[in-house]
Parts: sequence; C-alpha cells; structure tokens
Amino acid sequence: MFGTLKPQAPDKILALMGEFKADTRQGKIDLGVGVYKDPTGLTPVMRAVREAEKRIWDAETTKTYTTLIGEPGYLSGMSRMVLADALDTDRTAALSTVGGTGAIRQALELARIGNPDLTVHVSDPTWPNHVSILNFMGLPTATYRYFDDATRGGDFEGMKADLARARKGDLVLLHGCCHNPTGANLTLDQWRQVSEILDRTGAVPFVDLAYQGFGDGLDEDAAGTRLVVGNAPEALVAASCSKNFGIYRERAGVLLAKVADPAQRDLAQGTMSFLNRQTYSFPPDHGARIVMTILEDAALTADWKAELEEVRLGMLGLRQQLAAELRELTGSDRFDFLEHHRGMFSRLGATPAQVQKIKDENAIYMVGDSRLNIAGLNRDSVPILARAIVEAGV
Ligand code: PLP
Ligand code: TYF
Repeated sequence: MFGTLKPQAPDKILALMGEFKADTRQGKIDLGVGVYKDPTGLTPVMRAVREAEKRIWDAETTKTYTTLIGEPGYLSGMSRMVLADALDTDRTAALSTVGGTGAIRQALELARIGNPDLTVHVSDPTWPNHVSILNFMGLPTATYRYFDDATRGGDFEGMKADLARARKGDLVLLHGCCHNPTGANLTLDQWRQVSEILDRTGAVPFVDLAYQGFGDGLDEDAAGTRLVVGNAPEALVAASCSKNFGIYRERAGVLLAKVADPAQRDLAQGTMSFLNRQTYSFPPDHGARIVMTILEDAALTADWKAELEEVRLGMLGLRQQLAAELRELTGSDRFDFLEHHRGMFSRLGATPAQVQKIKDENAIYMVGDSRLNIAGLNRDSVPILARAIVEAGV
C-alpha cells in the first residue's frame, strides 16, 4: 500500500524555516514563519503562562481524562474573550481543539455534516493551510477578491461583489483580524457591510481568529467577529491561543458554533463532541489549562494583557520605523501601507525574483509571495531591510 503514496507538496512556509536554519551567513534575518519574536530574536514564554504552569504543577493531582469537549472553564473563558457581549450562551456550543488549526478542521467537518452541498468562500489570498485543508477534504471552494496589489490595501468593492455570489448555507471564511498573509484588514464599517451581505445571501460566517490582541487590541481585534456573529443566525469561529498566549506547541484552540435556535444547541454540541472523538478523542489539556488559569485569575489576566500589549506595541513601532525608513530612502510614501497594516504580517508586493534577490544578497528570508513577519525585525535590522527592499527595486 505504501508504494502507491505520492509526495505531498511541502508547506512553503515551513520549508522556508528549514532553509533559514541551514543558512550559515552571519546576521541572517528570518521574516518567514508567523511566530512572534522579541527584539533579541527569542519567542519567550509569557510571564503569566510561566506562573500559570507553576500553579498547575502545584495543584494538579491527576492526569486522568477530562471531557471530550474540553475543560468547561477554558471554553467559557475563551467564549467570553472572543465574543464578549455578542456571546449568546443558549445558542453557542464550544469545543476545545488541537490549536486553531484543529478548530478550523472541526468547523469544516461540522459544516459539511450540516450542509453536504456547501461551498467555502476564502479570501484571495488566504493562509495556504486553509486551501490545503479544504482541498484535502474535497470541499468545493470559491475565492473572493480581497487585496489590491497596487495600493497593498483592501479591494473592498471586489470583495463585496464576490461575496454577493455566495449561496444560502455556504461558508464565508473571514480572518477576524491581522489578515494572513496580507496584513490588510476590514474597518468596522466594512464588517457591517459584510454582515449585511451575509444576511442577504444566507451564507454563514466562519471567522478564523488567530491573532486576537496582535493588531489594535484584544477587544478591537474581535470587534468585527462580534459584529458578524452577533448579527448572523448561524456562525462559526475558530480561535487560536498559539500567538496571543505564546503557547504554540501546546496546541490550544477553540471552536464556537452559534446555532439558530436554542433547541439546536445540544445537537451541535453533541456533534462537535463526536467529531473530537472521531479525530483524536480527548483534546490536549495543558495549553487549555494554562489559558483557563490565566483567565480565571484577575492578577494573571492583567499581567498577561500587559505583556500582550507590549508585544503589540513593539510590532506597531517596527511598522512605523520601517515605513519612515522607506519614506526617507525613496522620497515617497508608497510604503506607508506597512504602517497601516496590522498584525505580524504584511504583503510587501515584491515579485518572486525580488524576494529571491533579497534572500540571496542580504540573507533576509520572507515567504515567496513577499509576506514578511514584522516580529522578525528589531530596531537595528529595520534599516537593513529597508535598504534591501530599495536595492531590489521593489
Ligand atoms: N489561522 C491562521 C490565519 C493562522 O495564521 C494560524 C497560524 O498559525 C492558525 C489559524 C492556526 O494556528 P494554530 O493551529 O497554531 O493555533
Ligand atoms: O502563517 C504562518 O506563518 C503561521 C504558522 O502549516 C504556520 O500561521 C505556518 C504554516 C503551517 C502552520 C503554521
């Protein structure tokens, strides 16, 4: 049987991680994989996470199974953090998953059971793993215009026109904030207009929220999600704790499903529990327990929020510095989009050849579509990148 296997296309982002590691040049700069790094290049364990782990170590007397859907305190804490006032508890089922990716997969499985004929609409471009998972599952997909290559801002007119083609019961996959890979985001008024289109078409919003707290703030970054989920009769949200709690390898995520009628909640919850059982049975506990411990303790929550805010403002400062540096070097404001984008990523708009040149000549690694991870920079490397961008003729 194994002789029939065919090589799978590698994930380009993960492949780039390997290429960077193998590069022996001094001063190489990694702007590839979407992992937060501090100015010294480390991905730190957050203070509140460390403290929560100590408390768990002290208090935990057993490692026996929890429940198939995960720890109730984690699910309620995350539901509130993501949806706040838009949370309708009677109509919302929640599931602990293996990271945000696990939540995406379970959301798609759930939606397919509910509507075997659905098409999933994704932004062009979107996180490559979205496309890969959808193709692997054999789900029909459609793309909606999202990004304007000329301005490196959004193409909202195109987006609206394409979303209007969604049919009742289709899924519209939206990035809650900090769009990956472009960095261009919707304004709250644009979210409102998207919500109206969803209402008109009967398509169901499916929000992927992987960077809450990395853009404009914890509440600000969830405002669009809250708006569409609050307005929609049915909705799905896949939230990740990897970035905002810095617990990537612990694999903590949550799937929220809002149903049209409270009478359907138990059915949805039961199906979600079933999906966990079919895939990996009990979800991992450690990361979820860290998050729960932080969210249930006011002092830990405050400390976590303060550190997350430092992370966010650090990235924002680097964006401003890079835009300023490029203004100076080019005598134009054509790179100002870098300071208008939010989150870890920006699509620079360089050609593949320019991306290659920047890598070959400067040992600066970005993804082939010219996505760069702002958090891979620091005050000293920003001018180096700015010069490389100009020298490559971007
Ligand atoms: N969605 C997007 C857009 C992402 O960039 C990521 C990134 O890692 C995820 C979901 C899921 O993350 P994880 O499965 O590591 O929680
Ligand atoms: O887009 C990124 O870089 C992050 C990390 O298969 C990542 O979301 C990238 C690829 C992948 C899993 C995670």
